[in-house]
Amino acid sequence: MAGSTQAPLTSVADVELEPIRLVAPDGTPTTETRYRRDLPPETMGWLYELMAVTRALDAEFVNLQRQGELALFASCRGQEAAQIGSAACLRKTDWLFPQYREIGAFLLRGITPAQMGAVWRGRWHGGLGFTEKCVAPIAIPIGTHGLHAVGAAMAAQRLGEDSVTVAYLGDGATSEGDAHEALNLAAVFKAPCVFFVQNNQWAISVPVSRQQAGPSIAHRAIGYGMPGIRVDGNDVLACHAVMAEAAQRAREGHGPTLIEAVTYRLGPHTTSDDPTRYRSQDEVDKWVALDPIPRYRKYLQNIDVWDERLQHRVETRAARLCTELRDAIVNTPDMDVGQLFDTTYAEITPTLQAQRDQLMAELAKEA
Ligand SMILES: Cc1ncc(C[n+]2csc(CCOP(=O)(O)OP(=O)(O)O)c2C)c(N)n1
Ligand SMILES: [Mg+2]
Repeated sequence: MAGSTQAPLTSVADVELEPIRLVAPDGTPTTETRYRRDLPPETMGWLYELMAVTRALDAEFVNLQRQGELALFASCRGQEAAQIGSAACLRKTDWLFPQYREIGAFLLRGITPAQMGAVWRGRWHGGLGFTEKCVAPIAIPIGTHGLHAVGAAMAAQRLGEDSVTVAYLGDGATSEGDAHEALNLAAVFKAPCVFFVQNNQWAISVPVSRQQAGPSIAHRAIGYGMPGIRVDGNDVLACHAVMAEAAQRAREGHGPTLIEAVTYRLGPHTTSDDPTRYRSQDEVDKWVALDPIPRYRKYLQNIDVWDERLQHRVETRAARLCTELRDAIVNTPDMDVGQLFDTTYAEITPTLQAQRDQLMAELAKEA
């Protein structure tokens, strides 16, 4: 996006193909000035901590799946900067509408490893605890939550609140009809919603080149009539700055923004996938060299923010959360199944009550 955030985009030349980048892959600052912000050192250290802890937790999820404790898991390895940067600049009352790979954003919002684990373990209460943190439950049907995010943004608008919603979409999700409807609706009604697309280059085995014929995902913003911006999704500071500006724009009543965070899914689509069947090791190696965590660590070392104390804090917290996750997955019994019906609506409907009675009667027979 060139120039002002308010300017309507009218031509392909208005959207920069080169992503906004503040930290170069070698950890040095770039010459970008428009988005450069002076974050306090504690904030910069906190971003690093969250990214590194996300990675550790993600690895523990994969281990648990490999050990047969989970049927499936979708790793976010490689996307930590995009998730942490985009979520860290928001208010706690801004609603997040995740797809399914957003562990970093969940961690940042204080969703516990046990709560995340319940989702992947397939427990009936998976998803409980999310809305208390203004995070919608994960959405497996691709793209549907874009509409939820716009609906919630329009509700906030009507209630006179100044909260913002964020729809986390994948590159693949942008090909879904629901995503187009959401983007269009948001633009027409100036909904305070930011569309944060993590373009991790793949939708299972389909490359991003098969998701659009235009120059980029961000360029589609021209058609919707909203700003579109490409950001280096492996640069946490750039993601933070770009999202902060889009959120402010939405909060001030200027409507939605489409952000394309250019990143990479370093792992398989899920633990059931074998990516060697559709992508080359050369491609993976190229992106490993752009890994957001070592890059940011080098940057923090260059500016004397990283030190052994910070690393120790990261490792201690990571170890504690991984233990919590393992314990919750392996040792925690399911909650009472009757509660499943209690948490669906504020007040149980007659149909649900009948279903609950039927289930309880069946279970009583088995006991
Ligand atoms: C409506 C719908 N269609 C198809 C699927 C099967 N599916 C699961 S994940 C996925 C790919 C999504 O890719 P992307 O949006 O890029 O997200 P990523 O997995 O890369 O994070 C598909 C097609 C689904 N879950 N929902
Ligand atoms: Mg993808």
